[in-house]
Amino acid sequence: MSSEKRAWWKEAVVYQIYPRSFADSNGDGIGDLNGITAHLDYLKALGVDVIWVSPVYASPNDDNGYDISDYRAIMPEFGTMEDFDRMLEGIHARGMKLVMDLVANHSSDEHAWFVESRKGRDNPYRDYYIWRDGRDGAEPNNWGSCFSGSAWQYDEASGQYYLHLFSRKQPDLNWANPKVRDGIFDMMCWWCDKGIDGFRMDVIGMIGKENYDDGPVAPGALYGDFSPSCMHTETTHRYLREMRQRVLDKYDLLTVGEAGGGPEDAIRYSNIDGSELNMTFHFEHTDGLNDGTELGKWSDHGSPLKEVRATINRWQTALQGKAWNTMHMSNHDQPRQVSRFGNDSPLWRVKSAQMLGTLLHMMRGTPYVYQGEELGMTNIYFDSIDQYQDIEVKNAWKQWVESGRVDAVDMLRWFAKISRDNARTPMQWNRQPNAGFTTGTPWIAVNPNYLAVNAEDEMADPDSVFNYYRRLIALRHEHDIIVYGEFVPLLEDDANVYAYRRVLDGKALTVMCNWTDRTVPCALSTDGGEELISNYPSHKPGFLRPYEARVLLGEA
Ligand code: TEU
Ligand code: CA
Repeated sequence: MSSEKRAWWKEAVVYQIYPRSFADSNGDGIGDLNGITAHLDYLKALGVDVIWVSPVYASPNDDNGYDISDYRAIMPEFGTMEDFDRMLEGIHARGMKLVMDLVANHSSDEHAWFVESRKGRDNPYRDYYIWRDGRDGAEPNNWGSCFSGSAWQYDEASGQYYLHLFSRKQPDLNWANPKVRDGIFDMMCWWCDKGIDGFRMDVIGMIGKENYDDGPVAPGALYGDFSPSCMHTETTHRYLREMRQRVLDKYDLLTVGEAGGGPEDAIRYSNIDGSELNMTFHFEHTDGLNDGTELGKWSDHGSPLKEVRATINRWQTALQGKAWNTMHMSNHDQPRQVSRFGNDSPLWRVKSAQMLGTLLHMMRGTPYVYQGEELGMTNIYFDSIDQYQDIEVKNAWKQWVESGRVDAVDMLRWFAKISRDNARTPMQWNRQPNAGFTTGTPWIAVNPNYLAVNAEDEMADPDSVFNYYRRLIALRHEHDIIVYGEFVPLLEDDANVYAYRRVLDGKALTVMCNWTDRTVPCALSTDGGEELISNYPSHKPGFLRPYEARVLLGEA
C-alpha cells in the first residue's frame, strides 16, 4: 500500500449539476430541484458517488445564483426547502452524497446585510462589506473587476465606493470583520446539520484582502490586477484554518476550494496535514492557456497537447505526497471539453470524448464530471451576441466591442470558442422537443445536435460516451491503483500520444491516449498486460488509432 491515507473523497467520483440547465419539472423553462430529484436514478446508473450542485439559494440571478440574497433559502424558481429536503433524501437513499456551493467571497447586493450596509456610514452592518473613500474624485484604486469595468461602485448616498471583484451586484464581503466570519460559519453549520456532505467553495482564494494598493496593469489593459493584494494571501490561509476548526472538523465533509493559483498554493490549501481543505480546483490547463494579452481569456489560443500535458503533468508530480488533487477539464465556467481539447465533429466526437475521459479518470486526484460531459455534449457555437445570456459575455461586449476597441467578428469567434454559455445549454435527455429538458421555452437555447447526442439513446448504445464513462467510474471503485497509485509521466516529448503510468504495490497501470485524428505509432508496448479499458474493440500492436485510449494493468 502507498503512504497515501485512504479517504472516501479520494475514492469518489463527483458529478456537477448546473441546476438551471439540468431538468425542468414544471414547464417554466428553468431547471429546478424536482427536476434533479426525478433524474437521480440516471446518476446512480452512471455510478457517481457525489453530486455537487451549483448554487440553489435565493438570488436575483445577476450571475445565475452566484449572487446570493439569502444563504438559508431556496431560489423560488428552483423550488422550496421541502423540495430540497426531498432531493437530499433521494440522494442519500441511493447511497450518494451532496456537496453544496458555498459562495462567500461576496453576496448579492440584495442580501439583507448589504441592504443595511449601504444605508450609511454609521450602520452596524457598514463594515460587513468593503467601503472606501474615492481618490481624487475617482475610484479608490485601479483594480478591474473579473466581469469588466472597475471593481469599485460609487454610492451616491454615502459618497463612498464599495468593492466588487465580480459584478456590481456581487459586493465583496469583508472577512476581516469577525462578525462576517461568525455569520458565514454559522450558516455553514446550519447546512451541515441539515445533512449535506460538503462544500465547493467559490473563489475561496480571494477572501483575504491584505491591502488596497494599485495593481499591475498589463500592456493595453484598462485596469490593474487585484491579485497581488487579494489572491492566495496569508490572511486567506488563516481564515481557512479558522473555518477548519470552527466548522469543517465537526463533520465528515468533502471540501473543494475553487482556488486557482499554482501548485505551491494548492499544497497549502489542500495539504495532507488536513489543516485547510481536502482539495482545490486549479485552472492552469484551461484559463491559464491564453495569450496573456489585455483581453485575458478572449483569444485564439488553443489547447495543444504539448502545453496541456506539460501543465497537467507538472501538477500531478508537484502535489504527489503533499496534497490531494482534482481532475477536471469542464465546469459551468468553461467551454465543453470535447470541443476544446478533443474533436467535436460527428466523425470523432465519441472517440475523442472517451479518450479525454480516460486521460482524466486514470490520473491521480478526484475526478469531476460536469453535466453532459458523460454524453460528449459539445459547444453550441452561437453566432450573434443576442443569443448569449452570460453577464461575463455581455459586459465584455460592452467594454471591448461597443467601445470600438475590438472587432465584433473577432470577439464573437472567441465567445463561440470559450464562453461560459457553451456549458450552460440545457442537458440533452432524449429526442423530444427541447431535448426533453422542458415542455416550455428554455431559458437558453438547446443545442440543435440533441437528436444525435442525448442520454436516452446513449444509455441504450454500448459504445456510447455514457457507457464508457460508466465503465471508467466503475474501474475507480474496483482498483486501488487508480486512486492511490503513484503518477509517473511517460513519453513527455511525444507529438501525438499522452501517456503515463500509475504504480502501486508492484503493479503498474499504463495509460496511452492518442490526441490526434490519425493512426500514430506508440513507443510503448501496447499489449503488455491486461486491458482494463479501451475505446476500440480490437487493437493494432505498436499503433494507436485516431483518439484511441488504452489502459493496461501489469507488473511494475
Ligand atoms: O468563478 C470564479 C472565477 O474565477 C471566474 O472568473 C471564472 O474563472 C470565469 O467565469 C471564467 O471566465 C466562480 C464561479 O464558478 C462563477 O460561475 C462565478 O461567476 C464567479 O465565481 C463569481 O461568483
Ligand atoms: Ca422549472
